[in-house]
Amino acid sequence: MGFGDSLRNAMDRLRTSSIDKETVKESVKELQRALISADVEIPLVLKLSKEIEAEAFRELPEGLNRREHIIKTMHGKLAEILGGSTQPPEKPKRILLVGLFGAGKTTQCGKLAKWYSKRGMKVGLIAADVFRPAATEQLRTLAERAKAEFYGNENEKNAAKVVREGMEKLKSCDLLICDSAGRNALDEELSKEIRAIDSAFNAEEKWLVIGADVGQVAKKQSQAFHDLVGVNGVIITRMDGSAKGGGCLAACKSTGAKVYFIGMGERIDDLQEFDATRYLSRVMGYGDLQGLLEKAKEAQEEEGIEVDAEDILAGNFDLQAFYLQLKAARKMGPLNKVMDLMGFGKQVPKEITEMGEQKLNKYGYIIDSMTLKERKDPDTINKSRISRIAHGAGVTQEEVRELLKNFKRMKKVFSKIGEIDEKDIGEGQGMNVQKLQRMFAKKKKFKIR
Ligand SMILES: Nc1nc2c(ncn2[C@@H]2O[C@H](COP(=O)(O)OP(=O)(O)O)[C@@H](O)[C@H]2O)c(=O)[nH]1
Ligand SMILES: [Mg+2]
Repeated sequence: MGFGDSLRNAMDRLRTSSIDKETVKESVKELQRALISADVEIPLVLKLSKEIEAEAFRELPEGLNRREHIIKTMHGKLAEILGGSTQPPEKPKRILLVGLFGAGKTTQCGKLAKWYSKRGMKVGLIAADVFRPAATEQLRTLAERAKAEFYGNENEKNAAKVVREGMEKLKSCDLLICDSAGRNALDEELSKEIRAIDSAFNAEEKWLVIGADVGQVAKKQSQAFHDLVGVNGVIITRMDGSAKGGGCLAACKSTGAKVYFIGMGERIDDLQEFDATRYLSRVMGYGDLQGLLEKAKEAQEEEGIEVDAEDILAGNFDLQAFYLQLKAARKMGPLNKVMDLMGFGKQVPKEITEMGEQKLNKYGYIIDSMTLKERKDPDTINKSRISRIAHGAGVTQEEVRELLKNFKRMKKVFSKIGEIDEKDIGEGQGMNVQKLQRMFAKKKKFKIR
């Protein structure tokens, strides 16, 4: 089970249970377990848990419900310890990959060649692992697969010399990527060899390739390689299979090493740019976390927005209006009474007017979980958004769909209301239920087309 899976498990309870102190405590415990088995340093795990618990029941920030607030808090704190967002250089000229035996250097050479080729660069690979007999052949095959240029020389035992030959032969390439040998440890022999390759290749990008399974040992390793050649980037491989990826990421973050890519499998395309926020949204199973963040940002703008009666009667009844109606209605009592007062009684489907308090609250939570854009334009609410909204509101996706269906029926009713004198509406300011009520009381016979 990869690190992602254990994180997802830890989040499951939060997504499906009602939110109370107990649930949060349990979820934080599961998160702790996931992080500790990922080999994240224990003091760091404890600090993180304390911060999440302290934050969980603070006053809610505008625009988020409790569940969303807690998920967002966890996400933010995790992103902090696993690294922020770093972008790999767009047009590097030379990349040297270093690392221990079996870390995945040769495989990542092929993946990077494909990755940068896709972005329009002519890439050449140099096989400077003269230590392992089959290494040159392995890289040659990968170069073919990535449609990259290649240089290797099986008869030469001096790695630095192979590098110089390769640089000469592959002059026409935009980017050269140099593979190097590894050992079981960074011993004197390996250090010497890497230093020689480094001074021949003179790369501005020197990246350490490290297997996720080393966990927090990544800290020591990256420091040692940094001292040796000044490593300035990291690729963590086997993030797909190792539960220790979290510890590895946290260790890199604590040394300030930039993790540019993560390896997510053995195939040549299994390379992903690493961005903690995006990675976490993906693995935490919060399909559209972006929407959640958007929502928090919008909350401010949303303050003070009122619904324009004219707008509604012109057929621009949107979820935002529906929402404000619901909010007002909740204060006033059962929706059917309100609707009757407003003269809508018979036009609105029973399921809506006779909606119980509980359901009304649920609808409130659902719309609460939407972004302003989604409320304005419900047609943009696709499958992944429905899933996010359902998670955020703690309801099923079916319930979100039901709300959307009922909203459409309401909208239809509103759109049927005939012309109403401008003077009845007043100075085109905000509308609330009382105002509508007054309006319709005056105009008892409004037309339904
Ligand atoms: N699951 C998984 N396996 C990987 C990944 N990257 C490399 N490998 C495998 O790890 C093993 C060692 O890779 P290699 O590139 O030869 O390591 P090197 O000794 O550092 O050059 C190979 O079997 C690769 O297929 C990855 O991201 N995920
Ligand atoms: Mg190799």
